[in-house]
Amino acid sequence: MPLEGEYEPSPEKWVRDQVEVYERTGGREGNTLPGRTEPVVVFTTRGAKSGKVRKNPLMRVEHDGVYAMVASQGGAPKHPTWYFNLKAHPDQVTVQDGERVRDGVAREIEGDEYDQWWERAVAAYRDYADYQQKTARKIPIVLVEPTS
Ligand code: F42
Repeated sequence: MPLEGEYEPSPEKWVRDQVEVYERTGGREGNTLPGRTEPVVVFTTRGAKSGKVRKNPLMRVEHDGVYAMVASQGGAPKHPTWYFNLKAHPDQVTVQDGERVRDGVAREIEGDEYDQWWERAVAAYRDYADYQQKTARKIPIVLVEPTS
């Protein structure tokens, strides 16, 4: 089920436009970054402070039906805000992969599990390795395990 409540589109135009096209076409359009071939999926989170519904496209990093949210933000110094939304409301997350929207539960990973998923992330989108070089923070990975 989609998260209920007021949807507040991203203040970033390219992000909210990609969400709009992806949702309208069931992922047939808007499913890559411009000029790239790697697929994206769209995640919905609940705002940690506002309680509003937030949507973000991220690169598709999937294994055995589990999705990873890689909080790279292009190697920026700070974590993206959706990371804090997941910490506040780990059971309020959905992932849309193509036409299919699934509910899930979010869980940040560390240690060996992190290393294994970091390899998968870089295999899916090699730029993540450059982003990690650019920033002093360790880029978090949050798994979304579907419940529907
Ligand atoms: N970002 C990534 O980090 N990793 C990716 O793999 C990735 C891929 C990608 C592909 C396509 C595309 O279009 C975008 C992609 N992005 C990727 C960018 C991603 O979608 C996000 O835009 C980016 O990670 C930044 O997320 P952000 O949540 O920090 O965005 C800011 C600009 C934002 O939306 N800010 C809002 C605002 O109004 O200023 C706040 C949003 C919010 O959730 N607020 C919370 C609330 O309560 O509502 C408060 C959160 C808190 O601080 O507690």
